[in-house]
Amino acid sequence: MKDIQIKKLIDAEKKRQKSVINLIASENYVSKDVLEALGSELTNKYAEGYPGARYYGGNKVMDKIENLAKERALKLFKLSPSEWSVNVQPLSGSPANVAVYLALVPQGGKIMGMSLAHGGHLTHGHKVSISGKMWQQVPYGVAQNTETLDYEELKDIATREKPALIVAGFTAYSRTIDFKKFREIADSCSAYLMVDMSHTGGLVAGGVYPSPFLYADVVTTTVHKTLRGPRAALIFSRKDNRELDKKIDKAVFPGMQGGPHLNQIAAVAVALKEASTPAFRKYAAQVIKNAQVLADELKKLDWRIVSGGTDSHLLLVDVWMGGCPSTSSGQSLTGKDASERLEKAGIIVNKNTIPFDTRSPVDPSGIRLGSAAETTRGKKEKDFREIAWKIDRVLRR
Ligand code: DSN
Repeated sequence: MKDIQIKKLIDAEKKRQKSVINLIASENYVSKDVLEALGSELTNKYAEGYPGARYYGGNKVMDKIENLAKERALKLFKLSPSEWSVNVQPLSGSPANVAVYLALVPQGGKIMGMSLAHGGHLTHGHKVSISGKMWQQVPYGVAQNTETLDYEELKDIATREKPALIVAGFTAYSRTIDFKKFREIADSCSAYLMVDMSHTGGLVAGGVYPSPFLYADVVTTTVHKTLRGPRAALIFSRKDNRELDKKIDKAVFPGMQGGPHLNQIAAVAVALKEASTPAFRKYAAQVIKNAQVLADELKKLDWRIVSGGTDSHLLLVDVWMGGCPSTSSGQSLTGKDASERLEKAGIIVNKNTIPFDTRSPVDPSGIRLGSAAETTRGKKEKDFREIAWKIDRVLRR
């Protein structure tokens, strides 16, 4: 690369990534093949529209790439093309979710989503996001005693509020989700059921986390978390007489986006092929084992894990209210303190609110830990036990 300044910064970031223990639950490391597709000449081409119906000439190759990505996405999740459609153009998770609302919920209509403070995502209707400005969020949370979903309460909220669409799927909830119950709740108020499996997509592909496809109308997922692909997102929709697929395609383009990033879509296709291998299934199972070992070991060391553990790749540690009181200063830690201390010791995490947090999101009570990235680097249970001990040592100092 001739641009020395950028080259140096890329090298510095590569070095950083190699030298730390990365426990950011939403990150992963892509293969060289994914990087090659992302950095290819495909970035030079405009391809507004969809395969076979583009607004620019010269798109025969691009059509093949986009169709291959679609084919691989359906195949990976064992979906028949006669029953499911997939849009592979969303640039990332937030535009994917907003495109679904744009397609299916009238402006000002109600979206029932988990509140950010309990583990939901900004785009599940939070007021600072377009999803909470153009639509109205009906929030739900977890039960205080179990810190898990209370489906009876969800049903009461849905019956009372009659949302147009219910979102199941979260960024900081570590337990399995009963998609059948969500379907029953959605049916009880005639709402669409959208599952945002951005965090667990790779675990679903690997067959180690419940699949939402039997029950959902629409499923969104990012590709760059447990699915281990480039930054991008997919929207799956059930094909029936409601024509969800057509409405969603229109919402993505021209509703939300212009020309798709075909270099990104090619990289998605590469990642989807990688995720269909037995090696990936083994990886997905190891991701969960590693997260569970991390949670169990931290519990043994007296740290409080929200909801008592994890069924997925992530866990929340309550370092404030349930934190270890015997730090050398004799004080509890905030999530911000904990994340800063860990970063100094080479462990990268993010501060995170915990359900019913008494602190603010900028300095909350918890930290979120995930196992997907370090599992890609070959770490196993023994390594995650050691990571737990290191976290404990750093936070108790
Ligand atoms: N920011 C992502 C996460 O960390 O979970 C979700 O968009």
